[in-house]
Amino acid sequence: MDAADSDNNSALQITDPVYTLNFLFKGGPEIPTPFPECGFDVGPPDLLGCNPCACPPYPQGDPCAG
Ligand SMILES: [Ca+2]
Ligand SMILES: [Ca+2]
Repeated sequence: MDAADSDNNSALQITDPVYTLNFLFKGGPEIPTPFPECGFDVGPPDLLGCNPCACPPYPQGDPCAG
C-alpha cells in the first residue's frame, strides 16, 4: 500500500497514479524516496503498510528469516 502512495500523503487516492504519470511523462516532481530503489519509507510514519519481505537486501537482518 505504501509503495502505491506516490505522493506520500498517507492515503491511496486518484492523485497517486496521476502523480506517477505526471512524473513519468510530463517532467513532474520525483516520486519520494526510496524511489527509484527498493526500500523503506524514510519520511514521517504513515498508516499504509509495506511488506518487509519484498525488498532485499536487509541491512538490519532478514525480517523474514526463521
Ligand atoms: Ca497518496
Ligand atoms: Ca509513505
